[in-house]
Amino acid sequence: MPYLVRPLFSGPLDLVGDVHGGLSHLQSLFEKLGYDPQGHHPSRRLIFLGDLVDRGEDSPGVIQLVRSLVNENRAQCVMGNHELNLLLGKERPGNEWFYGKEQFLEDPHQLLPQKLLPSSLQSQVEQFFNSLPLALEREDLRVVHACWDSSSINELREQKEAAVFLRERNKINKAPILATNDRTLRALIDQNENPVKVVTSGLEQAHKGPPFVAGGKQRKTTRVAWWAGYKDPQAVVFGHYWRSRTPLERLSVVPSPFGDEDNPFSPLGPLNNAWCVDFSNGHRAEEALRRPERRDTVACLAALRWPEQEFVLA
Ligand SMILES: [Mn+2]
Repeated sequence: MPYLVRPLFSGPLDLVGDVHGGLSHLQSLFEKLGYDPQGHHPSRRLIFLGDLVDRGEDSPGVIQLVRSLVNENRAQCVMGNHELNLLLGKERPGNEWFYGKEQFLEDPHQLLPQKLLPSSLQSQVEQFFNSLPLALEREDLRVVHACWDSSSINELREQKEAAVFLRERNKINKAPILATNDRTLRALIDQNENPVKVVTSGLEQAHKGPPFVAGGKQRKTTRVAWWAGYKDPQAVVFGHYWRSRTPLERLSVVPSPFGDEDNPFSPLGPLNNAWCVDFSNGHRAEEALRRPERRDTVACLAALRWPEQEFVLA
């Protein structure tokens, strides 16, 4: 089994943000990018930024499509926190499909239409997730789901299995966590001192303000805008952070690390070489149910073309 940090494809790329089960959105993105319905292009290849699954209409279908592209060497995909949670056997709001169960909004009559996974296919899906790298790199470009933190990435260069290494670090972190009664500090050690968690769900800091609920858990910590301190010459492309194409109409309850005034299509960081490509497709099915009167959803699926540095939305 190869290491968790691997070489990124050479040549022109289309880097696809968090799909979250939106198979039809992925197909329309392919069309806009000039790929055929199978995801083939005569001169370009696809990079998926992780969080292929959960919340959308057809997570099994997205996995099937991306897995065959990866096998044909036409795509690469890094692991997101949603794949990681399933590998760890965690049940979270949005991943009911994997366990063969329906997902409802708070109102139990609001069923989110989703394809469910037959239990006979669970181990196949786990096998695919377990084969994914955590980061990809080449001379001019780096790819990760949530956060390019050099010391975390360097530790991952010597590791081969994300779930195994995550559990190893959980054990090591147990003593410092038990040594404090401060619940915020405990949460920060648990997250920031675990390289697998850092790269798949980002660095965190103490949250100033009332606690909020996200992913079914009460949070006392919030996401760090790590790209604001990213000064490496290599460009970095990532997903995870729920951008909105219209920043004043954010959908996520998670406090935004971008601020209200950001232009979501301009590069981030002091060197203008960090790019977030997650445009909240994970909120799309819920948004369509909650606001049926709107023709267009705020949430969408995005790709960043490289080297063109152009966004394409679907
Ligand atoms: Mn994510």
